[in-house]
Amino acid sequence: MSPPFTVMGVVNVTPDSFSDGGEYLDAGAAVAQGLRLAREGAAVIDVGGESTRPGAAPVPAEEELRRVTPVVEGLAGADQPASISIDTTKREVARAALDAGAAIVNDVSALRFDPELAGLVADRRAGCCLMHMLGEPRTMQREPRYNDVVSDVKSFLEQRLAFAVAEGIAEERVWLDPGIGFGKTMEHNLELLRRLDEIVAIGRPVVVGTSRKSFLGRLAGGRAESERLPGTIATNVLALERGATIFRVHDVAQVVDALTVAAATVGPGD
Ligand code: PMM
Repeated sequence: MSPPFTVMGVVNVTPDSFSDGGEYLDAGAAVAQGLRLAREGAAVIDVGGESTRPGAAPVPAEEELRRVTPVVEGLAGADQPASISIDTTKREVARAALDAGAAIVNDVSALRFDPELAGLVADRRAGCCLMHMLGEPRTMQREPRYNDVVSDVKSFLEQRLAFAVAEGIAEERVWLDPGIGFGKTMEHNLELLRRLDEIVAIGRPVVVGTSRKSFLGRLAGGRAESERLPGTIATNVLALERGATIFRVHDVAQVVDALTVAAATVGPGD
């Protein structure tokens, strides 16, 4: 029986991502890491060439293309079962990645930064993940404010889903993500996780990305990125119980184990 969840393994081909920046800048190392994550149970490998950490400056499309294209080609050409997603907000990068064998576009701007990306996703019948972010990475952590963070994120995701469908993307191909850490205080992140069922109620599969994020380190008394796996597991397990089904993580083997056990306790049909 296949598990009731999907793990998306992260491969950042960037010099500056907050937790694995610089580790996989070399295409060979990035492909090897992707293959390792697939062996560990990731059904999707998410390849990104632009850091979205708070304050990050945008990367020109040519540089992003140079980073990700050989990695997507290497993973798509390898004998491995995972699908490949491309973490980008740019049409040129998405096009090259889809040409090279990617099947999913993971857009942290939910098709806002490059609205024409929607038509490309529709034409290629690709999957897509639409994520909530307040504004843009450069400024998103400057005093983020909401009326009610969960209702605001929910209505944003509903609107972006409607836009995607209006642009010709089949609703069945869309995943939604509340964007943990993207223009949110620690309290906002916790409230979104607490009331995740309200985002699940939109009716599309929900992606959660808490992996190694800074609020986990702060809550646990000041843990560095490499020490945030317990917090990553805690939040992913609770998100599973609240109805999320896709988990974007760096530490695939450990999270697959935790979710497998958690899913068994939630039980079939729940
Ligand atoms: N987080 C990051 C990058 N891309 N995509 C989605 N859908 N959801 C996320 O939470 C998300 C993302 C930032 O984390 P990283 O620098 O470790 O990749």
